[in-house]
Amino acid sequence: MSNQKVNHQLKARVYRSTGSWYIIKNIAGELLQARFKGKFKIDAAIKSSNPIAVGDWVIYEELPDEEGIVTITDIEKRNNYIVRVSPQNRHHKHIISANLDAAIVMATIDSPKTSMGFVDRFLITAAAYHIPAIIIINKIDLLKDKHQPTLATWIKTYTDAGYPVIPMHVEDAAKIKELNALLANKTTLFSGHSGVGKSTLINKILPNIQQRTKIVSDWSGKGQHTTTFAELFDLPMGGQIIDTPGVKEFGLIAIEKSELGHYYPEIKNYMSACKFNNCIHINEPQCAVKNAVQEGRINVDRYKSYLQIIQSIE
Ligand SMILES: Nc1nc2c(ncn2[C@@H]2O[C@H](COP(=O)(O)OP(=O)(O)OP(=O)(O)O)[C@@H](O)[C@H]2O)c(=O)[nH]1
Ligand SMILES: [Mg+2]
Ligand SMILES: [Zn+2]
Repeated sequence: MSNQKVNHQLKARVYRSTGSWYIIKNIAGELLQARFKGKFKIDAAIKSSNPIAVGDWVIYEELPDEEGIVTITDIEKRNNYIVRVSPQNRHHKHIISANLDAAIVMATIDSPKTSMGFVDRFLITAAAYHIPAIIIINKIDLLKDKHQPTLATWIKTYTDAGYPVIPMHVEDAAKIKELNALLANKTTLFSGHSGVGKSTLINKILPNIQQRTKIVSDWSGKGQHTTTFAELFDLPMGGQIIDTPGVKEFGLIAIEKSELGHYYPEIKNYMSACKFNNCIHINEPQCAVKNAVQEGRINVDRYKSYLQIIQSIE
């Protein structure tokens, strides 16, 4: 009988990706260092600059090489993913993470300033994949009196649109507890501009031991904590959260003009009452959406954002 070991194909999830190597966790809960050789036949729906993203499920060969690194041989079809425009090439997308149950966009009114358009693009991508989105407005401890009307507008706009909105700061233990309840037993992405507080909040949510490794791995040497790679963490109460590097802008996945209204919950509410069933709510007569905007039932800023985005679609 041969004593040669059989190289089984096993399943694992990608916890960290640097672009050239990966940390994966198998079903038994072991963390492994992995590489991927060759080229995947992934569906060409998006041109992406990264073949494997955090959150992906992959197949790997059980037996490691001399350096203890296992080889990824295949990638499972993604349920969904969130993309940003690749920093190297505007026509390419970079997959931020895949296989999500929920997605948080973290915004700040000031330091740094987040625009509603940025939040709206994120919400559209999430809605296109039926990923429930949550909006965190962080750093409200820093807001001055002059910022309060803006904060109130944000809260009203997105609450009226049907999204959970959590205005908070990272020392707010009650809000963090509320958030924990939303995160349990799901894979949740944290995204937003650089410096809004994603990693700080995630460190508050995680148990101390993970927090320590995180801090060490994140120091850039320049005294900054800027996150450079997406990373997935297990939550003590079950579920996972994904910390990601700050993004300047998201990439919209291929969306038709006629589809866009479906991804604004408040527009979707009214569009079945439009006279024309192919109405895109710009110039058409007897448009229920435009009526709702005029009567204040749809927020005018959200409608303006809709118009801006529909004009950007070829
Ligand atoms: N005052 C205040 N400061 C905060 C809050 N949250 C985070 N910060 C600070 O904001 C800075 C940036 O926080 P990070 O957690 O590194 O931000 P990030 O979103 O992870 O940034 P990237 O990794 O670059 O995407 C740090 O100095 C934090 O201490 C908050 O709620 N209030
Ligand atoms: Mg960070
Ligand atoms: Zn219409």
